[in-house]
Amino acid sequence: MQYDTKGIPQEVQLKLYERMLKPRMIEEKMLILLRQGKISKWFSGIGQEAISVGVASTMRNEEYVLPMHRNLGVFTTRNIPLHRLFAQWQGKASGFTKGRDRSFHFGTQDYNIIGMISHLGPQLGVADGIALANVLKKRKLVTAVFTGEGGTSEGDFHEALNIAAVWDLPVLFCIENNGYGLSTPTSEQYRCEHLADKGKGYGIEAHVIDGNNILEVFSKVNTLCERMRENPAPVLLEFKTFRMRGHEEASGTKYVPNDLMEEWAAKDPIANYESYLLKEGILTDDIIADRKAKISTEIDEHLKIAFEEETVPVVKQRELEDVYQQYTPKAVEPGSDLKSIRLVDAISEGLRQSMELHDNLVLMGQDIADYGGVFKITEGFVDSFGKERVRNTPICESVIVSAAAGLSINGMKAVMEMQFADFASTGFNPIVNYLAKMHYRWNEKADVVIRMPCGGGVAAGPFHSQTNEAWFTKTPGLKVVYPAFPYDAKGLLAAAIDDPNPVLFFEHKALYRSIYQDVPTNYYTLPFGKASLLKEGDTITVVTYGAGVHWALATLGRHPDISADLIDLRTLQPLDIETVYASVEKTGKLIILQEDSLFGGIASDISALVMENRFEYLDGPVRRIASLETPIPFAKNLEEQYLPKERFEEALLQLVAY
Ligand SMILES: Cc1ncc(C[n+]2csc(CCOP(=O)(O)OP(=O)(O)O)c2C)c(N)n1
Repeated sequence: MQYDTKGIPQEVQLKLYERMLKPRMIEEKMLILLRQGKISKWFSGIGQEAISVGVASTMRNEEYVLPMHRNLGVFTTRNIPLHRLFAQWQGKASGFTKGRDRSFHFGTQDYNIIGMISHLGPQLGVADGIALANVLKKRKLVTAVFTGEGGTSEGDFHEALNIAAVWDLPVLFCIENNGYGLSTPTSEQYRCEHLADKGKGYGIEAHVIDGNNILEVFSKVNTLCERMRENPAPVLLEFKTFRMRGHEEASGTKYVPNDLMEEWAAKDPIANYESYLLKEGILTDDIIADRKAKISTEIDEHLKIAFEEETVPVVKQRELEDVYQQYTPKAVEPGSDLKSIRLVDAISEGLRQSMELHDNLVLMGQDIADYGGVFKITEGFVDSFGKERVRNTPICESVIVSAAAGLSINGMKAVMEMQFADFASTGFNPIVNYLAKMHYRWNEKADVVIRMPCGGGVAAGPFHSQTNEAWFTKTPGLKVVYPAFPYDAKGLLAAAIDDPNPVLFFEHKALYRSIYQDVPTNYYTLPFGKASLLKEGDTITVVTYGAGVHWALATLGRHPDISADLIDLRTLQPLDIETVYASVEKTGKLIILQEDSLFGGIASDISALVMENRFEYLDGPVRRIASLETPIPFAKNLEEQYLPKERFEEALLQLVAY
């Protein structure tokens, strides 16, 4: 192996050696512990240390690094106390996730390291968001993110590179091409010669680097980082290396040809570098023995600390509380100056006033800048707040959700507009796996609101009419808001943006321009988890939300003889079940109206909760009325049949008569 010092001082050369030695020695210890059954799983980075150590050594401490499962060298180079890493791997409290996630699946703001989720790809977009926050704050910092070559086949890779290119983000995309993705060789993973060749397609500078040569990694990355700090733009690096052990220890390496193993064993990044340093007289056998002894002692001492720590305490209440960041909402009262406006105007006004209040708030979405969004909610926003904060995005929902998480991690707030709620499906993974689980996993907020123009009755067919709140109410960690009136929409949107937790904010398209209300002109917030009682009666309880509220109002309007409580839930998570209980205790009858198709919707859970907790008060069967169990059809008459308006009226009369 050829080493070119490129002027790297000797003490740095020595440091790089020590830094590679440490993760190697930790790994060797872990392999022993694994065999002894003292840790559960191990993803080895043996043979790949030069990449983690080389990249991390060029980065400043205040710069974020987003490593993968084989990048122990990033963690050790940032000097995380080993006992905390060991505790993390043993699921103990002094790790980084209170025993809630395994191995390298954690982030730590103390060390500016943001770890992966199992799905690999999302963190590429998170890096974009972190880098964007730096650019907006005018901080000249690089963000480095890692992926394996297997991960480059994910859509997130494409989306993240494209966004970084279009937005000139200083992200160092580091592909560790180690030959295999689990058992899949590169020949079955991609067709181009080098993955770095893909850079050209995105208009991104790209380089191939010998990932086993620490001096090459260090000097090239160092030069690139210095330039990227001054001239922000992404760079794609493909580090050629090899995975010397199984995907994880239990899976072995039988499928890897022996000659390949031998070829790469000869290129070991530590052994070769050690020989070179010995030859140059920078390293001596005594120094090697001394450093190894020191690292060995450190490992043993820290392992002792981790082993002596008791298993993580099991406190149910704490588990439940940590799903969300606890915070006390700042209540701002609605003023008395009112103006009659539509739902669409109320949302626009709430958003605009939040932009004025929070100067760290960034809006992202397709066509939201000069065009004002397809529903014109952000019309005129660019004039007021500029294109930096009101950002058009390419068509890439997944990476924009991930970037929103990155913005939040780096101290910003983000609101993303899904052009239609239906398209949340292409951003589903980072919503339910990244945003929703981040606080529970490693105590980090996800200060993100996703606006979801939704709903039927607009003859727009199966892909522009869905009301898909049930996809999200199922997932702990998300809040779900679904207003039916302009007043609620404005105050709840302001509250959603203020809330540091991820919020899915549903806006019914059919209500946008049809529902008017007198709305306070000032900035105000409304609390989550408080339903509103729109009508009071004593024979039946009607529970609904969104467009259902207006259908129920119209139906009850046609039947003035029915004395009903009409409850508009307003938020589905948190759910104000107490208001439902109180009403059922009074009326003894409950009908729940939901626009979505029936199975697995919120109506089913409300029904179950009432049966379980207020059964004795019921004077009839709980009824759930919802759309047909089909996708939502296009033709007007088919859509009318699909939606539950008529069935609601029938069922209401039946239940009243029961
Ligand atoms: C979305 C998703 N699909 C599949 C997997 C299972 N899986 C975990 S790691 C891995 C291989 C990753 O290969 P690569 O990106 O090359 O990284 P390496 O493990 O080689 O370092 C696979 C298939 C996963 N974690 N996430």
